[in-house]
Amino acid sequence: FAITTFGESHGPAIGCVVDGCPPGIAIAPEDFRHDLERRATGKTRHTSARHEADEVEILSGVYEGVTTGTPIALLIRNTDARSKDYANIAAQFRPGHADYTYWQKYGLRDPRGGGRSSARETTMRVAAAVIAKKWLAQHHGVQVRGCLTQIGDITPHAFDAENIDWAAVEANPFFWPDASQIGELESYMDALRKSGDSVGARVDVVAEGLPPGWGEPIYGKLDGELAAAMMSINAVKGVEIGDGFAAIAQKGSFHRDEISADGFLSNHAGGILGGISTGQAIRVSTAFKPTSSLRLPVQSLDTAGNAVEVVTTGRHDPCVGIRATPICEAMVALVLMDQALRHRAQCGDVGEIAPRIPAKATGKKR
Ligand code: EPS
Repeated sequence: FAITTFGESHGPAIGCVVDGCPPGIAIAPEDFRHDLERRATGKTRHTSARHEADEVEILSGVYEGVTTGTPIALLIRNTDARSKDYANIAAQFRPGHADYTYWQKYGLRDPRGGGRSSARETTMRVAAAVIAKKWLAQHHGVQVRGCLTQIGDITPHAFDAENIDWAAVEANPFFWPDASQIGELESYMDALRKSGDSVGARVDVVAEGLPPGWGEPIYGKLDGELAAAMMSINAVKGVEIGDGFAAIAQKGSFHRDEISADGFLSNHAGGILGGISTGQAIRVSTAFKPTSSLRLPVQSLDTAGNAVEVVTTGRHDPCVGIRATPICEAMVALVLMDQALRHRAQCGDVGEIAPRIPAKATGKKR
């Protein structure tokens, strides 16, 4: 199960091809609406003001409302591109942007917006993952949900990774788990936008309901595939599984997740041991950098090597991480579906292995 996407931010359309999808999954254009709206720009003053309809056209792979097993092609036409916003920086490199590396690699670049490196590309990842989320839920009862757990240096006052208030997360435009802080976030973002600067963010994804056994032991480890998938999202600079970098300062006697007949007593591993799922919740945390398209002047070069001062106007996200929760969920769902199918292909006839340790920790580790 794999996807590829195509299209540029200011081209006529963006799209994806989903290959290796099992037949018989009911899919209609309406199925895409919810997650695409969660990811879209222009919903609040805290994200880019570009208004895209993000209407999905299903071009292939679905017949009479169900997947046929052949490649699924999805298309979204761009309806609100404004390439002239970029006319003044078409031959300049924005420091911190992929402008420079695309130029060095290809010797030319599409200067309309971020082109292929624009967050617009993530739309199709979210669309493709609607199919994966549906299959995972129907076939395995797996639920993939995410939330924003840091903007700049602001973190949730109340946050328990084992008991996230998902209703609160979905009730605010930040996907923030602590409802008491929405006013604080609004003021922070208003001040940031006025200053012309941008900021980074952290997104946590939790996948629950997995059986133990998904993931390959060496090449294609579940955590390795997840890390690669998250790092493939533009603006991502870091990924943690479970306790991640906090594990550096932990002792082994603390980090090991004790096992009782009632279940694991903690989940420092993030639901993965040896590249294979334990059956506990998978926990993936992703770091987004502050975006580089700023109206604050910065020193740079143009494509002829002349020193220039770059000022980026147009419609940009002061914190692209705010819209990244559905994108991170999407990448986790795509990896899980692929690993589930791979596991079924290799071990499908192995059956239930005893003992199965209950997924839910029933007590706090000492
Ligand atoms: C983006 C810049 C803006 C955003 C875009 C990501 O677009 P434009 O190129 O029109 O200025 O609106 O995000 C989307 C359009 C989207 O759908 O996510 C950028 O520089 O990455």
